[in-house]
Amino acid sequence: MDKRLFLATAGLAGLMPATAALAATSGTRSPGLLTVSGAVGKTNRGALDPVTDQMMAKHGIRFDKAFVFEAGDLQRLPQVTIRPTLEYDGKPHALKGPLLTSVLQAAGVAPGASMSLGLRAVDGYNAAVSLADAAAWRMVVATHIDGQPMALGGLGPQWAVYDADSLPAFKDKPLNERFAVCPWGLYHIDVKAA
Ligand SMILES: Nc1nc2c(c(=O)[nH]1)N[C@H]1C(S)=C(S)[C@@H](COP(=O)(O)O)O[C@H]1N2
Ligand SMILES: [Mo]
Repeated sequence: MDKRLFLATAGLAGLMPATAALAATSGTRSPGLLTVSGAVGKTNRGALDPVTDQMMAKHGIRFDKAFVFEAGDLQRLPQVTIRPTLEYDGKPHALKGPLLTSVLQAAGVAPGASMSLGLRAVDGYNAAVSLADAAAWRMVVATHIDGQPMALGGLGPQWAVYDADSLPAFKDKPLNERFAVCPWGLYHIDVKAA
């Protein structure tokens, strides 16, 4: 049996997720949802392309190489759920995704490294956070809110966010001052040696 037929059959037989079988047989990839560039030890794409990387170019992002995550790549990392009270309705919500440190580690950034991070969102918003703070705050690259994937145009495709309710640095602040370094619509992370 050739590889394509095997993959299609395995997919139909429920031996692998249908989407994985489909991707393998069609040779297609899903869109990159999060690009990590700068001081990354693992790369899966080349330099910023001034033709196809329009949003990153407009946001002043430059790189020689980067590691790009598709939705499945983020979902395959260990998942955590936090339940912070959000400023938008004053209610706790379940936010699920990998830890930011797990994402960076997958891109070859050592957890204890002395790095500064630029967390860039689709509207151009940028939050500067040290890797040490991101780790101490257990910042999550959330992809789901209350069990639903977060859409582009909403809070997604990713939201870098922490459990402000339980963090000394944020819990006593007014709700609308707790999340200034938490970009929703996160799509790029710049990693720089601090
Ligand atoms: N993408 C994006 N994320 C953002 C912001 C923003 O303007 N864009 N504002 C930040 C600030 S300053 C705060 S206080 C909170 C809430 O801002 P918002 O009402 O613009 O979401 O989100 C933070 N994350
Ligand atoms: Mo703010």
